[in-house]
Amino acid sequence: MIGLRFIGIVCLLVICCCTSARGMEDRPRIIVTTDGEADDRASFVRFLLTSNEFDVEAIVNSSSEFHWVGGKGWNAFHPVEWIAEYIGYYAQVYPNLLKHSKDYPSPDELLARWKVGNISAVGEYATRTEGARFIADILLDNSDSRPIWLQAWGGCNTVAAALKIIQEDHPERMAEVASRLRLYLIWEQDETYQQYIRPQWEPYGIPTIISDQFDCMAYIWPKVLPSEVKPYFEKAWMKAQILEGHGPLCDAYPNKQGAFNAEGDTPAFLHTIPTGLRNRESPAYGGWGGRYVRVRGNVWMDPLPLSDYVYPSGQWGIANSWSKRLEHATDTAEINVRTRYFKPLWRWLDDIQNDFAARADWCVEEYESANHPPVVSLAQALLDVSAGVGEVIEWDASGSTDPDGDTLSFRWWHYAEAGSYAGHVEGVSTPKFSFRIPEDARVGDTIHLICEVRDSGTPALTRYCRVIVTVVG
Ligand SMILES: [Ca+2]
Ligand SMILES: [Ca+2]
Repeated sequence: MIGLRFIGIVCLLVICCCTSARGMEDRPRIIVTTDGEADDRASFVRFLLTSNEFDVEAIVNSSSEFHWVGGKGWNAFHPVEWIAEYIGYYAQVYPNLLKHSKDYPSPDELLARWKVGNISAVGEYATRTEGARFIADILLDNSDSRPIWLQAWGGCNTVAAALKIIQEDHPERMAEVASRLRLYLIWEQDETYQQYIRPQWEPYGIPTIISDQFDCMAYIWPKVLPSEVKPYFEKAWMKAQILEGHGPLCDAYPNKQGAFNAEGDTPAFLHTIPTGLRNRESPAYGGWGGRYVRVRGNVWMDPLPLSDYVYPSGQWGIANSWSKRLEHATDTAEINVRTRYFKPLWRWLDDIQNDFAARADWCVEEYESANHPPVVSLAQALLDVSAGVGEVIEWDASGSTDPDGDTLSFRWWHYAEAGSYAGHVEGVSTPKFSFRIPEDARVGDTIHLICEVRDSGTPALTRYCRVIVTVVG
């Protein structure tokens, strides 16, 4: 019986077409709301360099409990025109970026999608600002069935204002709008999620990530990142790869005397990049924007770092975040907990930074002298497989290609935290992976296996494919 099923699965390999892993993920539609802090402006540089990966529906200024119009000192509000200023730098490198990807949006297209939202005070969401109305119109437009990934890089107040317009003007369409909406919040940076969005919209089951692990890419990175990835943020790497000789957009990247300063909001859009990791299918899968667990309804937060922690019942932000509790840890045991806590994000940071470096090169280099990511290819029918204990499944990613003709290296590994099977799975460093369902796997277990494909270019670029095995009786 096992032999017959094995043959059946191998036959599938032969008869089904290979599809590039990236091609299987749709092109995301995204809306950014931002409070314009220095780290938002750094995130925005990377965002513009990544804008060939998604359809930018809107870029909207918002306030937060940290920054609002009239805020003094550290709470001062950076004039909204910074968006146009950075799109202006982008315009200067746009012709060269097009040599590397025809999918970059034109500067005019981006400018037309920039609107000012609710910025007059912390948590102000009563005013129908131009930004709120623009977001509401996008959410109400059902001519495109793809989800909309709405990101709060600052407070949720402009998102709340947009949703309130929809509730007041089209209450009968709330469920339909909610079905297309995905939320990724960088903390709750005001009270509007708790005051309005949670009671009025959470019951519709909008997939919502409220992230704390983003903080390892924010100001505390020198304290909390492990030595494996820290060099990618230090002065020598940042200067050579990003800050020097990469044109006006990278020249304008806010940094700390040449080192990385902070990009706390970047994970919100890293989560949407089609890398092949399939993380948009579920916050539990894990990807460049981190990995999350369900805490209530369809709301997802970071995996618990310590056994005595409980998920917050109300607003989750700087006052009660786990990253802040762990930030000043000095005890080795607590430092180890902290490193594990941030691992869902930092485990990818070498790939993420190399991706950033390649895009910085695209600002100034010809296609032939820059690197471009590999295209991972795997039989589509074998991305989700059901199999019983003892059965053997084979995958073959050797059809993967590289646009530069680079040599590719392969690594298959078990992403244990993403599935329910916690046992050891021996990985391989070949394009083919033959996997026997372990004897100790239980019916219903899921096993997530990642195929990592890295090219031999400079900087080395990595894309992935994820296969998910469900154990059946
Ligand atoms: Ca921000
Ligand atoms: Ca390449």
